[in-house]
Amino acid sequence: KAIGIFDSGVGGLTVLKEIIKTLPQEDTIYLGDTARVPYGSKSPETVTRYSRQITSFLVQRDIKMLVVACNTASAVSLAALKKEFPIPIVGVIEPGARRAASVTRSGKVGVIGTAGTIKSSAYAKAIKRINPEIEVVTRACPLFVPLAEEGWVDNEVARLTAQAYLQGVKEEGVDTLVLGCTHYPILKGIIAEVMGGGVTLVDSAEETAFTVAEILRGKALLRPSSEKGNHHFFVTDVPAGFIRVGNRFLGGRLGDVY
Ligand code: DGN
Repeated sequence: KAIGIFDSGVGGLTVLKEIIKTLPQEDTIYLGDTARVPYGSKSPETVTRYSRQITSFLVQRDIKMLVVACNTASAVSLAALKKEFPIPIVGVIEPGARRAASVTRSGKVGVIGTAGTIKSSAYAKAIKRINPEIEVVTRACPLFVPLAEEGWVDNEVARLTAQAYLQGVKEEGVDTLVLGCTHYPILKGIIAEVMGGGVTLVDSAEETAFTVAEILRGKALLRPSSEKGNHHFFVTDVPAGFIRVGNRFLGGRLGDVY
């Protein structure tokens, strides 16, 4: 059985990339909801409706677990999905929050994400559940999504945008910054540059892959490490744009997209 992964579009490929790196033996089925992207600016009700439809589609393909590889969907829909579907389901928020809580020394953590993710306070709540003493500074950075998709990750526009969004967060004195959106790992270089050397960046995608491995190991559902996984892709719009941007996000050949 495969690991099911979904996102509002191409962004979740940064999570898939980490899962493939950590668990190369596993088969995966990815669904990018490219016809209805972005989720970041939509209401929790709408995002939950979409998430439910996609989960049904993937569950029908007999997946062994589901990764909600979209921060916005994780923030607003994870609880509903866990209640309704009888398979292990992980989002990207808990793993990122856990890592941030464990690396901060100053007790001040920054979180950046889409408007929907930040408005939900899902990261702040998850971090405070682990350690109520930690102060969380948040900032929505919606323009990072089109910049990452356009490949504008290391030019003046990206630099000025990052400065405009992050200067305030930096001035708050955070020592840890959670990249709480699927697209932000693509902009890691410029974000690190603007935040300066003393700030640790937490990549939710990477942490989520470790959590997936832990869960599958715990349930004895891991395939033998001698196997090589196959990867299938579905999109809800025509595949052209997904293939173009997706190859860059995944850092390699996407293969067949349906
Ligand atoms: N995948 C979304 C997220 O991680 O929040 C970003 C893209 C979007 O829907 N705006």
